[in-house]
Amino acid sequence: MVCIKRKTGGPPVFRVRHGRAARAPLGGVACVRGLNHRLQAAIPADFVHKEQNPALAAQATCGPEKMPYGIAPNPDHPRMKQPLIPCLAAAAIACAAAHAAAKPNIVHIVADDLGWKDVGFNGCTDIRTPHLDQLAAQGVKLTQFYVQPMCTPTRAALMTGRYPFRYGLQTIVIPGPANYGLDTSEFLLPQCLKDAGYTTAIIGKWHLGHADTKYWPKQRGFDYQYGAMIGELDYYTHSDSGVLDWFRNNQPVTEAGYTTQLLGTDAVNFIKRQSAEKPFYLYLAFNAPHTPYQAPQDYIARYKDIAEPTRRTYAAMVTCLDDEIGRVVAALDSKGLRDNTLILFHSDNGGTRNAMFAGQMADLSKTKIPCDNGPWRDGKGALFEGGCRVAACANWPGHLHPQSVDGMIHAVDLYPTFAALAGASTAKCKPLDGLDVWTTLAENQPSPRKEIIYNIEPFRAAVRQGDWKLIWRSLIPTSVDLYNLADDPCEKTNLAAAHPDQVSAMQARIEALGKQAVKPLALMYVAKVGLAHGKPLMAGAGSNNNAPADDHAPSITDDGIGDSDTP
Ligand SMILES: [Ca+2]
Repeated sequence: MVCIKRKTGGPPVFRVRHGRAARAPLGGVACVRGLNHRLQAAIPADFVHKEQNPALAAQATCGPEKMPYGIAPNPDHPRMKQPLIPCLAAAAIACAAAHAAAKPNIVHIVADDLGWKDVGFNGCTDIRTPHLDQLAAQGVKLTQFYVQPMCTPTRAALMTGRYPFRYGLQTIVIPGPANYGLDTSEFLLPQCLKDAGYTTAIIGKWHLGHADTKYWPKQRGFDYQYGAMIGELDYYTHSDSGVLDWFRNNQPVTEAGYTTQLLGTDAVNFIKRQSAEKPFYLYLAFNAPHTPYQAPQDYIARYKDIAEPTRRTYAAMVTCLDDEIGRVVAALDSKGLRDNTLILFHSDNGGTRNAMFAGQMADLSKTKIPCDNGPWRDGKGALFEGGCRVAACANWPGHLHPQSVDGMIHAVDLYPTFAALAGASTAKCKPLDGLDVWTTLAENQPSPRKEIIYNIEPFRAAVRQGDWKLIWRSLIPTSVDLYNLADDPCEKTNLAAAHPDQVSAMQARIEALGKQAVKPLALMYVAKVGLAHGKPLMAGAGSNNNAPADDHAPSITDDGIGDSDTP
C-alpha cells in the first residue's frame, strides 16, 4: 500500500505498504523509508494518508487495502488506475523495488538486570554512560517501555511476539538443572527475518532452553551464535556452577576475557563481515550488569569516588557495557551502515531490589544491592513498575528524530514492528500479542497499545489498561492493588477499596487471560523435583550428612516471588 499524508503543520510523509514512513527532509519532498536516500519523490502537498483522514483519502485512493507484509502493490489493480493514481503507481513500483533492496539492519541490544536510573539518559549522576546517552539524545528515549519481570519471560516475549503465559514460560527463569525450554512450535523472530532475507545472529545470552540442543538458538533461526545458553555466568570463567556455558555456533569455547568485552568484540567483528547488500538482525544480549558483580580493575579504578564497593563494581560493569555499545556503533559508522541501521536498546527487566533475585553467584554477605530503578517501585521479579518498566532508547539517523516518546510499548511489540520494517511475513506465527508500534517510535503518534499484561501466573497477575493498573495476588491470603499510574506512577496509594467496579472489570480480564494460559513449566519442574524421592538431608547423631540447613536457599513464596519491597 502506498499512501501519502501531510501532517497538520508538518512536512508531508510518504508511506509504503505497511505504513512505514519517514518525514520529508525538505518541504514538499518526501523521502521514502527504505529508499536509503537514493530515491526521492516529489509529492503534492495535499495528499493524505487514508488512515489519518478517511474523507480525503477516499478522494485520493491509492491502492489495495491491507496489503500483506512483503507483497508489493499491484499496478494492475483497478484502483491503481484511477485519477491521481499514475504518479503514485509509478512511485509505488519504484518504492517497492527500492524498499526490498534497502531493508534496514536491526541491532537489538539487551542489557541484563540494568536499573532504570543507572544510565545517564534517565538521570543517573554517578555512573557514566556517554555512548548510550548519545544514542538517546540523537534518537528516541522511550519512557514507557515494558518487559516481563525476569530474564526468560522477557526473552521469550522478544523472540515470539507473544506473552510467555501462552507457552508456560511466565514464571521465574529456566533453572540450570531443568530440561525444558521455549516451545519449538513457536515461530521465532530470527526465523521470520531469515525468511525475509536477513542474516541473523545472536551474540550473548539466550536463556530459552539449554538442556537439549533443539532449544538452542542455532536451531531456532539464528545463522550465527556466540555466547551463553543459560542465565547467569561468571564473567571470566564463562561457567555456571562450574559448567562451561560459552559457545560459538554450538561448539564450546574456552578462552580468556571478560564477557562484556568478548561480546562487544564479537559484535564488532560480525558487523565487519556484513555487506550493504544483505540486511542483518543482530541480537546483542549482554549478560551485564547481572550478578555476579565483577568488572575489570581498570574500570573499577575509574570509580574511586563511589564509596560503596558493590555499587562501584556495578558502575564499572555498566560503563564497560556502555563502552562496548560505543564500539558497536563505531563499527556501524566505519562500515557506512549507520544510516540503514535501527539500533534499539533496553534492559530485560528492572534492576534487582529483592535479594532473592540477586542471583545464585551473589555473595549476599558482602553485597549491598546496587541497582537504582529511580522513582519506580521495587525491581526485578516484581509486578510493580520497577520490575517491568525499563531503560530503553532507539536510534536511526534520519529516521528517528530526537524526542522523548511516552507511548506504551511492550517487548512483544518488537516482533511485528521489526517484521514490518523488514518486509517479513508473520503468516507462520501463532496469533501475536505484539502490535506494530513504528508510528509511535518514529512519529510519536499515540501508541496502538492500550493494555500491558505484566504477567499471568496461577498465584499472581497484573494488567494495565490505560492509566489503571491492577495487581492481583491469588495465593491465599489474596490481595488486590489498584493504582492510577497517571496520578500515582510510583504506586503508593492502593485505590482498590474505592473503585470496586474497576477492580472487578480488571479481575474479569485477568480471569479470561488465565483461561488462555499454559501452566508454568517452572512450577511443574519445581513440583517434580519436590516430589522426587531422594537422599534425605538428615541432621543429628547417626547421620552421615552433616550439611547445615541453607537458610538462604531460594523458595517460591508470596513474598519471595517478588512483590515485597526491599528498602
Ligand atoms: Ca535479567
